[in-house]
Amino acid sequence: MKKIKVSFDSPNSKIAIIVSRFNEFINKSLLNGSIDILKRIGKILDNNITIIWVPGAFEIPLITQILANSKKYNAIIALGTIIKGETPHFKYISNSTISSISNVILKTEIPIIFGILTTDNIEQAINRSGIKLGNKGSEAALNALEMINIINNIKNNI
Ligand code: INI
Repeated sequence: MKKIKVSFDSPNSKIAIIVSRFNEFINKSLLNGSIDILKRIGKILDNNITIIWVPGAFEIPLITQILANSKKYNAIIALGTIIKGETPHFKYISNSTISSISNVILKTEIPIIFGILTTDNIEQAINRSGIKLGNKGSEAALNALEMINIINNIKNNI
């Protein structure tokens, strides 16, 4: 029986983080959470982390596609916060963002981790960005490290 062993350190990997300016104060906490995990758990070097700010969550998929097609990154982390408002705007932006990112993942076979909060209100977003209920940015970074290791393991074992 062959088992793919999962580890999290990946010192030679290159990671891109795309982060949205919309709801910037929350996204900065997600970004800090991601960077902390990449360095502390992944042992990723500063020079191997690229951070790109975009206007809003809706702009994230295009940049993920450009970066994924460049084949320069082992994983891409998408960070943002979409908060429900009084109109259906929330629904359109969140549906479009997640389905476009999913398309890029399957087309390019680069792991793109969805670290975008979709919440009913600002309190839920704050609680998921490092206050009460963990930090979605840290979780996304851990998932990125795991996916890199899984993919490397599969490539080396087939
Ligand atoms: N962008 C977000 O990242 N989060 C939101 O909650 C949000 N809302 O609610 O409008 C949002 N809108 C901007 C959007 O992502 C684009 O930047 C904009 O439509 C220009 O294309």
